[in-house]
Amino acid sequence: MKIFIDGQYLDEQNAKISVFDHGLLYGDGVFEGIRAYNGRVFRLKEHIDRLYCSAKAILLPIPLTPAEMTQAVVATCRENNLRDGYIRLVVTRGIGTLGLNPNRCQRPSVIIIADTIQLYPPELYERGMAIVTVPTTRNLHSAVNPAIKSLNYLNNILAKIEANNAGVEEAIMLNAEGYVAECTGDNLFIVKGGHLLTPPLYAGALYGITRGVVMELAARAGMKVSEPNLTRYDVFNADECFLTGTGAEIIPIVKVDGRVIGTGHPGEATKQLVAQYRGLTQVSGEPIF
Ligand code: PXG
Repeated sequence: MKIFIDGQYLDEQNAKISVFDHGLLYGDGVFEGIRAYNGRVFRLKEHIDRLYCSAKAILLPIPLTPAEMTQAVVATCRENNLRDGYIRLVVTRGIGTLGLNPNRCQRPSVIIIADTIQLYPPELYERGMAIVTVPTTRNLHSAVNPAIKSLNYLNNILAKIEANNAGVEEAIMLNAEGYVAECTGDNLFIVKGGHLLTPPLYAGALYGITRGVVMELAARAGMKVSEPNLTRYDVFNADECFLTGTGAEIIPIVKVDGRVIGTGHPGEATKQLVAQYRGLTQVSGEPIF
């Protein structure tokens, strides 16, 4: 595997960054997780846009233009002959000194890894997955805004550990007010009476790209789509529930905190959206070859 670091392609064993990089020392940086399907990078423009928005929010000047970054992602896939897989794009504050001051960092580092992806087990897509709500709440948007896809993912990691300790793969995170925000690496949707509902972004969710695509697909199929504040009660009493994310795509949820959702099986609206999403991933995106 060839890894892109600051304009060079390095072998895996030589793809190293400094212990003085503030990405390592302080989690000072931003990232994206992107998929390639069938020789195309899915929703690359949206991922690049979100990367630059995250960077702007933390005053991180990315040393490439968005067009150059787009080209670098495609070129890294090509270099690795990757037709289907996962692309991790990372921009760190760069090499600095021991001390928080980002002004001591010389230049942000850009890292692109094009690899294979590990998904949830296939049977969870067929039967649906159980999740729980965990005690760790989402960060306040007045602190490090959860909309920033920063390298500081401890909030989500703590929630993931709590999910794993409860014997499940994902967890619902509530915000400080007790409303549903999202999961540790996925956005949450419910279907109720033919309407598609997902928490608003101000509830503490990431501006998920899969979330956006699913809302578009649902609206196009004639479903009413809205973004109200949701409580656990709303989720327990939904007809259907599913999660969305670049890695997970769309995964049905059939149990939340011990409550069976709907029929206890993946619902019809969820299945339709899964099929439409599959159709889209196979034909659209930035061509690699
Ligand atoms: N919420 C959070 C907190 C995320 O990190 C999503 C929602 C879904 O957003 P997208 O844009 O992917 O629809 C994410 C994305 C990983 C991994 O390595 C995590 C994500 C995406 C890809 C891989 O665990 N999270």
